[in-house]
Amino acid sequence: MVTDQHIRQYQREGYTIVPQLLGPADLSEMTEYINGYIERQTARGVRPEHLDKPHCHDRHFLDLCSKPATLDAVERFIGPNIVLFSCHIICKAKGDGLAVPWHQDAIYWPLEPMEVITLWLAIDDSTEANGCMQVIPGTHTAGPIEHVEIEHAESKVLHRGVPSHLVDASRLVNCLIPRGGCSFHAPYLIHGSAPNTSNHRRCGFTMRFMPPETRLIREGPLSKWFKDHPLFLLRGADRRGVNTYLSPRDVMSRAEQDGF
Ligand SMILES: O=C(O)CCC(=O)C(=O)O
Repeated sequence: MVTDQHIRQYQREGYTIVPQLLGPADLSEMTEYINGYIERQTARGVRPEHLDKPHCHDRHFLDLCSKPATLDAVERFIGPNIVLFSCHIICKAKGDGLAVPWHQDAIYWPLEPMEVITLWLAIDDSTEANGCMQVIPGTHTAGPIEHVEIEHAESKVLHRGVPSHLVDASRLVNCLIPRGGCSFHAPYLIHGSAPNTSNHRRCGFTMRFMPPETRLIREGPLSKWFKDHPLFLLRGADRRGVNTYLSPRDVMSRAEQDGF
């Protein structure tokens, strides 16, 4: 449950942690579906950290992102009208989980204004040993920071990141989140995570939500990625009409994909 204290911490430090978000039924449905998806995708050779935008080709992920407990929590931060911008399963296998370089999400996103929030749901207990997310509190107010090509990018989830001399790593906070809990973080917050060398898997499911007043800019330098990027209005209404949306019915179900 999100309290006023969580909202204040998010505003002040750019992140907050809610130790319990989902009840047992939602959590087991979510876990079972995500585990099945990871199994199918890794069998095709995709690394489990790279399961980006599963909702674009499997509409059950839209149901998973629309759980009332999730949307009620998000509503506390962004208000009653809620758009799903994107989602991503970032699963670090035990003993073989890639690091995520220090970065700001906002530099990858053509959103105007940059009002968007990430909910990072812990599918497994997320600990320092298995490569939990790490944040530098307070960096969310700095605006865009230079990103550079990362060395040894093949062993990282992202290829660009904030250079180390611009990150005060002595101030990092480990986001220790029990399974079923979540963190929220702001788009300019500097964050990343270490590799998973432990004996425990670390799986997170990020859901990115924005109010409908935030416009997705489909033209311009990032159009290659965002020209056809689908948005879904999950709750409330879009009174200004700055975006266009798909309906969940426009996305295939798994059975349809399998030809049933
Ligand atoms: O899962 C991680 O370790 C990093 C997550 C992240 O960068 C994000 O959700 O924006």
